[in-house]
Amino acid sequence: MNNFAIIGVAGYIAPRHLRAIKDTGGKLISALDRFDSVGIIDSFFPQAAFFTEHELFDRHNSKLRGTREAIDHLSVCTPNYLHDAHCRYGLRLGADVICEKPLVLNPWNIDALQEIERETGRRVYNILQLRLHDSIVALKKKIEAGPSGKIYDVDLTYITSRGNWYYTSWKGDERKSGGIATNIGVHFYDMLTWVFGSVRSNVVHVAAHDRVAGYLELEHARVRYFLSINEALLPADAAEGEKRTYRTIEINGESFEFSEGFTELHTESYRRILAGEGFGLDEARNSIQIVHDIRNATPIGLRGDYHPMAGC
Ligand code: NAD
Ligand code: HP7
Repeated sequence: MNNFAIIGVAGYIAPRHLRAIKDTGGKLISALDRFDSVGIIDSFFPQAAFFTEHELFDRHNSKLRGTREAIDHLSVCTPNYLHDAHCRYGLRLGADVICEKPLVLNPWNIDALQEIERETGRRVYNILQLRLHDSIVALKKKIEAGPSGKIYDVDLTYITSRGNWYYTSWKGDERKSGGIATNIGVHFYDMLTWVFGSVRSNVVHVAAHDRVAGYLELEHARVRYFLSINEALLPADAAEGEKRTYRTIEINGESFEFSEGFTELHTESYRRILAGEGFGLDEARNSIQIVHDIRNATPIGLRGDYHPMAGC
């Protein structure tokens, strides 16, 4: 039996973790959230203990050490700036951690977590679900089967519309989320480096509360990207079809969309982690370095090789 605890159980993404725990045969022992609207627990694990205070959650989990209900895995679904603290908590509790993206906000946080992994002998795994998306897996295979040394021209457009609430919530607060490149872009920066190799240069053209556009030179690709949460920037055909997300990648003029097929990937992520094939701290390093560098860059404006939507 895999015994789980979860932090951030009242939030948007938590049901995907609860479903993944259930579907992989695990058991939720305890849950924590500051907010107590957590009836969702009943749909999966009505017997789980729930706490709104960390001290009591910790007391409960600590008392279970050495028993049949000892926590083996901690799922972390809290705001991004808390991941580091919550991963540390899980490791020190003696559990492996399954942490949402972005794993942490800064690259040096990874070094410190690795130190605690060594001390405790437990591991931190990161949800990097685009690496499990069928279209992305097929793309990686296609690039690997292509001529070695080839450099691809890539345009990536990633629009996930969000209403005004986003800016009021922790997601709109750069100190807590890292900003939109960190909170949302991290998925495709990870995917791009996974497929096309490591970063040679990272240029930011435009960065604002609702968008970021830039250029990444990777080992095997020159990437112009545009990311936005502003629905006014959705292409007309997506907006007419009442779609609120538009994720597309064009490689040497050939385009494919990957807007769909995300909801089941958490369960697949859990399956792999439990089978010993999860993505650990080192796997998160490239994308965390990229988002850190973007956050600290000074945008150069519409100069050089920029994405066609950068001036919108
Ligand atoms: P959310 O705001 O809906 O949920 C966060 C939850 O954490 C809230 O219920 C909040 O009350 C709780 N919380 C905040 N501080 C806490 C604390 N100190 N102790 C305990 N609970 C606390 O946010 P969300 O959209 O569910 O995002 C959660 C995490 O999941 C973030 O890291 C986000 O980046 C990630 N996420 C990933 C995906 C994906 O596609 N993989 C999608 C959405 C969110
Ligand atoms: N939605 C909500 O109701 N609440 C939220 O908190 C977020 C969305 P998608 P996901 O915004 O923080 C993406 O764009 O794929 C609504 C990022 N993941 O498909 O689930 C939204 O308004 C994720 O890393 O959202 O999440 C739509 O109606 C990031 O943390 C619907 O949910 C998250 O946005 C689906 O919206 C965020 C990917 O891009 C893979």
